[in-house]
Amino acid sequence: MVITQKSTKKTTNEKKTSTLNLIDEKKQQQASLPVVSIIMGSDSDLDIMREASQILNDFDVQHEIKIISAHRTPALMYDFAQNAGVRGIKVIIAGAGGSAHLPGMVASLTPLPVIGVPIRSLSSINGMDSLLSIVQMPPGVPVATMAINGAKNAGIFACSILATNSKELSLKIIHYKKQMGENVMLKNEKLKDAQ
Ligand code: C2R
Repeated sequence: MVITQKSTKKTTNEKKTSTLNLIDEKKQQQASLPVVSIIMGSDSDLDIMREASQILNDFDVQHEIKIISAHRTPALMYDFAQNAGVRGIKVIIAGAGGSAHLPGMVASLTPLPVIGVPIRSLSSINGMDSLLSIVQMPPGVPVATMAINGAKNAGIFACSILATNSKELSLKIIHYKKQMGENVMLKNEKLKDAQ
């Protein structure tokens, strides 16, 4: 009888443990899901857009990178923009060169904030065409437009948006900015030696 009770108790504990494991696994999986999506019109944009990814890595922000073109893959773009929020994406960074419709078209299809990066691609007019295509959106469909090739700032800006809901990320950004300031002071010290 006692043995039976013990074995029953063990089974219950085992069940509890396995349930806890399941919850942990779920949490773990959720933690490794991307919250930022970096998209770009072509792989030729990757050298620049990589800088956004680098910043997100530095701040431990899970992200994905995809090539999606409003002009070349309109159905894919539509599908991506409609489903990004459902997949848990919180911010979209979209880079494109030349006649850069990708960021604006994605912004028209999603309630998520879209950060646009104008790319100075080979076929563009020094990036000015990309910049104007992205920045000059019609009222009602904003795209937060960065400088030409400003993918690094896009990464930082994405972190700033996410940090409004994360004390940990907010502290990392404060630390990052403090370090930047300290680097300037170091450079000032070096300038003294050059005088
Ligand atoms: P290729 O190097 O593939 O010829 O692309 C890309 O972002 C890239 O900078 C040249 C440039 O075309 C851009 N592109 C767009 C879009 N799709 C591709 N601007 C779009 O849908 O906006």
